[in-house]
Amino acid sequence: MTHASPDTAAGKTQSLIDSKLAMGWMHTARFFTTAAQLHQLPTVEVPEIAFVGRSNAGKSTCINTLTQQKQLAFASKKPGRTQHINLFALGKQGVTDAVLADLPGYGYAAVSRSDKERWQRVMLNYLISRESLTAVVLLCDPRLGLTELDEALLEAIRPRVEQGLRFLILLTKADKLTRAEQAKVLSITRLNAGGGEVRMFSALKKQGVDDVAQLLWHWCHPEGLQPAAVADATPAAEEPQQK
Ligand SMILES: Nc1nc2c(ncn2[C@@H]2O[C@H](COP(=O)(O)OP(=O)(O)OP(=O)(O)O)[C@@H](O)[C@H]2O)c(=O)[nH]1
Ligand SMILES: [Mg+2]
Repeated sequence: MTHASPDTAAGKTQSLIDSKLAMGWMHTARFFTTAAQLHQLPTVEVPEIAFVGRSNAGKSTCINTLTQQKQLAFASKKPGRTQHINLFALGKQGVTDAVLADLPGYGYAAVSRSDKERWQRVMLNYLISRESLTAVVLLCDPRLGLTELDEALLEAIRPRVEQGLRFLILLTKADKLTRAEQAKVLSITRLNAGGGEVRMFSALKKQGVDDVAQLLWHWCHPEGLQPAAVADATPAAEEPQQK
């Protein structure tokens, strides 16, 4: 992703526009549909971004934070809260131009072995075969690091990544780590990410929210800014632009 240089006035304005545009777009999220099985998912013609990761990693909370909505996705202290694939539609004026998918987590100890294996199969199938899938956000609690299942997932999507599938490893609950610990885990994860994007994120402290929203916006709009969308995102009157 290209970041405008924050050092120049033009860079600052551009980054303000990018942020307003991306956050405004995220805020349009609305419930679309839910499915217990892959074949129940509707075909979609727009880019789809899947949020995947261990149970309790913070997927549903991350979607709520990015979309600035408290209860769009079901988040819970109790692991295993999300049990269906839930789709949310994004797009201004009710025109869907992307879909977010909140997936059930894996690795939850209290689930029976056969249920675990069934879900792992469904998820791998989804990641391998879902045509609209454009990007995967793998959420990981940095205190646990990438688990065997996370690694298996990265391995499964590798052929698609080589064909252009985007992926982001999001290290969640950053508020639980010191700055030094964050820097360390970021650099270690980047080494293991095979060129994919890695970011720190905290729903609690709203860390990384803007940045991730912008990244996802750019991934879903590779053609660049639409003039109408830029007009929508122009800073409001209460934030006058100094010459
Ligand atoms: N401190 C802190 N806690 C967080 C953060 N994000 C999520 N949590 C907490 O982590 C727990 C799990 O969050 P969820 O969003 O439900 O996790 P999930 O990955 O959707 O879980 P499953 O649906 O079980 O797969 C909840 O208690 C959240 O409040 C964060 O940034 N900081
Ligand atoms: Mg969830």
